[in-house]
Amino acid sequence: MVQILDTTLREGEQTPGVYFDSHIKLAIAEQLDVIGVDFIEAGHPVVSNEVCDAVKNIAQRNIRAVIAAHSRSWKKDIDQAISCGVGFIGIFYCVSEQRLNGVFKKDLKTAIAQIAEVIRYAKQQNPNIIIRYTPEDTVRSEFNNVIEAAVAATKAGADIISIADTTGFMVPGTERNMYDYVRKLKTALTEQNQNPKIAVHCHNDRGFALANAIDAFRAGVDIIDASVLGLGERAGIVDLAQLLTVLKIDFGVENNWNLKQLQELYNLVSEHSGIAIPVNNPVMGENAFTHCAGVHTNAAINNPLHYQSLDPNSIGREMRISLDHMSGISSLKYVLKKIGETELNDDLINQVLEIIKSVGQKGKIVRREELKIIINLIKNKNNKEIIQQVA
Ligand code: HCA
Ligand code: CU
Repeated sequence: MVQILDTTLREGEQTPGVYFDSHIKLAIAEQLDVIGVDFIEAGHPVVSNEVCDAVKNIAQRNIRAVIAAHSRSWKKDIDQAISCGVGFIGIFYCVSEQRLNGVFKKDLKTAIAQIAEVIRYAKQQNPNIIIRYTPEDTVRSEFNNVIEAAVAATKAGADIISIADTTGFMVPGTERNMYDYVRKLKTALTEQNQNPKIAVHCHNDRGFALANAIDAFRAGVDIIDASVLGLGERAGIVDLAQLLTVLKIDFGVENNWNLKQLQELYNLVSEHSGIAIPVNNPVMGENAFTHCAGVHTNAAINNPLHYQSLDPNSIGREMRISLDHMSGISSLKYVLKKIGETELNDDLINQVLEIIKSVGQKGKIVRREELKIIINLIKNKNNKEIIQQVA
């Protein structure tokens, strides 16, 4: 069964300006555990003492998920990760010729020797630790280099090889698609009698992170990386809520992911990252299950499936009708019923609608909570005054 690695606390904290205090990191990790991800990448311990302490803190908690630390291919990084008490270390080292020549000033053989030595070292310190090796920028690196490095890493003890689409380069349906890449990599490793688990880490530079992750899933990948709100470098990575929803609901992955807890997690991460959940975000956005235009609301009130392909209840949300300049009587009556106002006469309802439309024409929405106030105001004042008050 496919496993999920959440990296909100590592990749997500690489979003410019995002920093989670240690106790917030812990709260996020605990909520991720409630949702049921398999691995939580808690940070890169050498970044700072604070990150190191936070990783330690999380690793010491009674969390069901395996806690991972990120690490360069250096023994110093491994020592620090091990000292945090994690059960998983993700080691990355790019093996593309361009990076080897231009940045590391090393040849492939020397680089691979270093990778293998560091992996062996980590396993010597703790034979039970899970090791993932990621040839960073995998998909733009020479395939032979990737295979050579992956085989050496696996022989040295790596349990997982991760395919990193570090720059969001893959495009479904083209030559450079993730489905073919996963298959090709698996075949090449099997030919060399190596059968590590395969992971994918898809960046969203072209908006295809989720599509590429699904391509990888279809090709039989074992682990998929994601983060809350898709946080990460530049355009980020795969959005956790979208990934879990599509895997569970559309692909029928029988995992006990607790999708109903996603909202709480998203609110927590949004609040402490300072990054709002976009209103039109699939699955978790405020408008994701809200209908607006009259044709839509009429049909959806009658049968939500007319305008919803996803049942909001499956992720603990509900269908909503927006009250604004588009609203008609049926939208209003639907919302009035929801707030328990079933006894209003038609004249009053029409007056309420008139106010809703005026407020809507100012580019605003009348929220459920405001409706009761509007009704009370109508009973006491004239509509012009009310519009001035609410708009
Ligand atoms: C990074 C790059 C990385 C690494 C992924 C991994 C990527 O920020 O260090 O170690 O599996 O996208 O390649 O996130
Ligand atoms: Cu990344």
